[in-house]
Formats: sequence, structure tokens, C-alpha cells
Amino acid sequence: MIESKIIEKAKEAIVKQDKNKAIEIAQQSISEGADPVELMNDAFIPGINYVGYMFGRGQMFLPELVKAADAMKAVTNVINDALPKDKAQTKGSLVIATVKGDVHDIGKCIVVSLLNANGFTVYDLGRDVDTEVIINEAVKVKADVIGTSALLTTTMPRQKEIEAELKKAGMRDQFKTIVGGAPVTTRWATRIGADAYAEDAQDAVLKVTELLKK
Ligand code: B1M
Repeated sequence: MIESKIIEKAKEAIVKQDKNKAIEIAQQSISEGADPVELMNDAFIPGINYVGYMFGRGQMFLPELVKAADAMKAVTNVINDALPKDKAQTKGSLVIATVKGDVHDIGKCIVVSLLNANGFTVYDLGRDVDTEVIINEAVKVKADVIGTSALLTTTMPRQKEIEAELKKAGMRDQFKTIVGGAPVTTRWATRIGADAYAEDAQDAVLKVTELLKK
């Protein structure tokens, strides 16, 4: 359990867009024994979510959102470096990307790191990635799973496009698919025909593990 004092400080550093402070809190907490995943989930993510809430209400503006995201990105790097690396044989491979038109990648990077830490081989294609590129890469590396992240309601249809393109190419059975991102739901995953939906990075590890058993 992360101490409430740390949670408050971490949230404040993100909301105040104080990158150095956020890095310092992350590094210090980890050196004092905090679990990096808990630290991210319980302390920093609520901070960036609050920023999103304020932005949505018009109480924070784009430059502040960008600075808060920059602080969050720096923290993500600290957390990712602290994750144990599972050097065991790969449990399966994934191609992951944030879909075309969408530059949100903080959550996707956390998902990638946790999958890596749990022994999966992940080909991270980055953000704003075209459907065709995602599918071609999955074919090229013979991925078991295609995972996509979408943070905008306007980019969610790209996840549907991937399902449609795979079907059109007669390749739908070749890959399992998993979708995620703040506006994405189980209902959406079912509606578009994706094999799984994951709410967060830990859930992604569980769902991918289940998918590969099928
Ligand atoms: Co933007 N943004 N943003 N933004 N941004 C949202 C998404 C928004 C909800 C904010 C708001 O209005 N309240 C809103 C979308 C509204 C909508 O679609 N209806 C929004 C908007 C409008 C925009 C712009 C259009 C703003 C503008 O320019 N006027 C613009 C769009 C740019 C674009 O993509 N084309 C924009 C830009 C940006 C920044 C660049 C400034 C920055 C992103 C920086 C970056 O990622 N490198 C940013 C940020 C930071 C946010 C919020 C505040 C935070 C997102 C985040 O990092 N969350 C966001 C508000 C919010 O979501 N509460 C918002 C933390 C992260 C850990 O969570 O990404 O959800 P998340 O990932 C989670 C899970 O979803 C899941 O696991 C992760 C870890 O727990 N998950 C997966 C994610 N991907 C997965 C994949 C999986 C499985 C699980 O399998 C493959």
C-alpha cells in the first residue's frame, strides 16, 4: 500500500506540472521500497486523470495539459525502469500501437512495460500508427496478438477498422486482438469483434495470458 502522503504529493506534482518533483517522488518512493505498479496506479494515474477532468471542464488549458503529460511521461520512464525484467522464455508475442490520429501513449507505454516485465515479447510501434502498418508488422513478426490503444472517441473506430481489415484479408484467425484506452469498454470490444478488452496494464497481462491459452 502506498502511503496517503505520497499519493497526495504525487498527484500534486502532476497537477502542478512539476516534472522534477514528480521524478523525485517516484525515485524516492521506489528506493524506499514502494511497488512501482502500485505507485503508478494509486498515486500518479489519479493525478493525470484529475488533470483530464479539469481540462474537460475548461479549468485547465492545453499548455498545462501538455506540461502535465510531460511530467507523467517522465514518471512512466522511472517506473518502467524499476519493473523487474522477466528473462524467461517468451510467453508469446504482441504488436502494440496507439491507433492512427491519436498521440496519447502514456497508458500504452505502461501496458507495454508490464507485458515485457511478465515475459511477453512486445513490438511497440508507437503512436499515431496506421492500420495497415500495424497489420503488416504483425504479419512480419508473426505476432500472436495485436493490441491497440485509443484515447479519443474519434479514434476508437480505428480499432474496428483493424478487425474489418483482418477479416477482409482472410487473416482474422491468425491473430488474437485486444483493445484498450480510457473510452474503450468491454461492450465496444464485443461490438467490433475484438477478442479481449483490458481496463489497465495489469488486466492486459491477465487478458493476454488468457488469450494465449485459447
Ligand atoms: Co488528451 N484528451 N488530447 N492529451 N488527454 C483526453 C483523452 C481527454 C479525455 C481529456 C478531456 O477532455 N477530459 C480528451 C478526449 C475527449 C474525447 O475523445 N471525447 C482529450 C483531448 C480532447 C485531447 C486533444 C484533442 C486536445 C486538443 O488538442 N484540443 C488532443 C488530441 C491529440 C491527438 O491524439 N490527436 C490531446 C492531446 C493530449 C496531450 C498530447 C497533451 C497528452 C497526451 C501525451 C501523451 O500521451 N504522450 C494528453 C493527455 C495526457 C490526456 C489525459 C489528460 C490523460 C491520458 C493519460 O495519459 N492517462 C486524458 C484524460 C483522461 O484520459 N482521463 C486526455 C493516464 C494513462 C495511464 O491512462 O491512457 O487511459 P490511459 O491508459 C490506461 C488504460 O486505458 C489502459 O491501461 C492504461 C494503464 O492503466 N490501456 C490499455 C490503455 N491502452 C491500452 C491498450 C491495451 C490494454 C489496456 O491493450 C492493447
